[in-house]
Amino acid sequence: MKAMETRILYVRLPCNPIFPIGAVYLADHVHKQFPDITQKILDLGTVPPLDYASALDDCIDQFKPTLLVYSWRDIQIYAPVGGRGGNPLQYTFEYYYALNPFLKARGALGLLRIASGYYGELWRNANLIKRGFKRARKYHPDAKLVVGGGAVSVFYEQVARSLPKGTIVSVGEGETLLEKLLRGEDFLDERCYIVGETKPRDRMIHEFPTPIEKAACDYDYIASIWDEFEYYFQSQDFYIGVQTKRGCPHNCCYCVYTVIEGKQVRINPADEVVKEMQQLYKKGVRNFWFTDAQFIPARKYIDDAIELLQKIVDAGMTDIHWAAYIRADNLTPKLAELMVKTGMNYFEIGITSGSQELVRKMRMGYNLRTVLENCRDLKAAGFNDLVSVNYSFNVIDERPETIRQTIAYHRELEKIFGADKVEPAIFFIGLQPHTHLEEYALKNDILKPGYDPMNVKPWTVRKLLWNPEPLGSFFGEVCLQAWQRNPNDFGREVMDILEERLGRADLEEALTAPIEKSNPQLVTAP
Ligand code: B12
Ligand code: SF4
Repeated sequence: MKAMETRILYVRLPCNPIFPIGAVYLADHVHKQFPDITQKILDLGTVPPLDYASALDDCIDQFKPTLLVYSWRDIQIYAPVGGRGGNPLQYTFEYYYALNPFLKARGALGLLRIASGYYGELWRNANLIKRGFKRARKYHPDAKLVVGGGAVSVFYEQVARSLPKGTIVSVGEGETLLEKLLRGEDFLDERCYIVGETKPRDRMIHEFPTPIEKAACDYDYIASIWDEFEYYFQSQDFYIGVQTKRGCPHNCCYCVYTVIEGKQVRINPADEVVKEMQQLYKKGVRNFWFTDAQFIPARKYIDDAIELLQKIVDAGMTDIHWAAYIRADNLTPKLAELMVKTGMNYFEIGITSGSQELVRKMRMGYNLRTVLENCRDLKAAGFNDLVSVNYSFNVIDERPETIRQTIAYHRELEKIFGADKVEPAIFFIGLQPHTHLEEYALKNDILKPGYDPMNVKPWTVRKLLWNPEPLGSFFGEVCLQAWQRNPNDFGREVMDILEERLGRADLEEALTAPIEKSNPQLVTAP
């Protein structure tokens, strides 16, 4: 493909309105490498559902792209939070665990509705891809089609069945792939394959992404190729994505980020990140989400975080707010102070359990005692906003005593931040492909080789939503009771019920993991 003749259309597939930073970064990168190429962004996240097809058709008719770049962000809607079409976790638990036939039937109906919505979205997105490709080919018979994004990265082996022959399916970051494609170079060594022509290599997602040097996104350019750019600036509810690094070196057993982005952490230069934020700041943006898999992936990146936050202060952006996934074991008092000073007003700690023993078994590499100390530093530095603490019960080797430990740990966090400021977010792990947990499930016959991770029929969800027996029914019952007692404060209610039923351990017990001769990790799951 000769660069001069190329016209690239980026289509962000329908999605809850969330800033389409993936497509934006790709367009920016291509522009920096090939300033003469004409590009356009169409974000279907800003278009009402009835208009998806016509918006796409109109855009293709006007722009006549030679290369279609589809960005597909999320597929997995049954994640256990209130989402499109209700609360999937609640329906699932009502269906599986409710004794009351009315609740069971309501759960079944809810799940069917969610499953049909899910399949409807898959079908709709695949059709938007096919439709756009066909239409683009009317104008340029050799137009090409590339598909990528978070959803495609996770389900790259399954999506091919609904995509046209010749589609290039991309895993992880797409900058280098697009660059090679546009230079007419061989690109198949990148994490990708071509539907109907090549097969994904075995364990392709585990290959390292090609590192790129990230420079500040040029938002004046982006505004010039994206008609709805202003959409995300109209409301102060949106947190605009800014990436400060890629990669996570950890091994948490259920997590796929560490393979999508790779284990090697690549820091974007702080000056470039600040330059990017300043452009958005000048356009009125005050809320930022650092979209890194982890903002501080390990202690050795503390200095990078300090440098970035200090530069934000030096740049005079003193009235912003930001949020991120934070591994709270990697803080120092100085970093805590800067976090507060720069306006961090929300963060999520994904400790998963308040039992050091389980945290170790899930390969999470957290020291829970350090997390508490760092939280105290954050509080002392003046942090007075919301902390969401993610707990996933029943992942590995959960027992009444480990539940009691989690309660003790949670109560200590409440003591530090104030009970109203600590929001326990109760998740049950949605089993994802390419994770250690998937490996475990396959080894232990919980899943069969060749199972379909995209299959979310009510009768298959049970295996993908990780809540194994013998404690599965107990948690099911506790959650149902919590929804009944206080649906608006589900997380806190679950914690209270667990404490009423099982009591609370000594904090010290929670923080001490018994030394094991060999760490059995994952082999002891119920
Ligand atoms: C940060 C993040 C969030 C933040 C976003 C904050 C914000 N304001 O932006 C929050 C916490 C809000 C969030 C929420 C959710 N998220 Co999220 N999130 C992420 C995370 C960690 C990073 C995404 C990101 O912005 N990365 C930075 C940008 C630059 O990367 P990118 O968008 O992926 O784009 C790059 C590549 O994908 C690629 N690319 C993108 N498009 C294309 C197209 C082509 C053709 C090519 C070649 C390449 C390509 O190149 C881009 C540039 O390098 C990813 C996991 C991960 N590590 O990737 C999950 C992830 C995207 N989230 C996911 C999900 C499911 C959700 C939720 C739906 C969960 C839920 N049920 O509530 C929600 C809802 C989001 C919504 N649409 O409403 C899934 C999506 C896949 C799936 N399983 O379906 C992911 C992959 C995590 C996972 N566990 O699997 N999320
Ligand atoms: S859960 Fe967080 S720390 Fe663990 S591997 Fe995933 S991104 Fe890294």
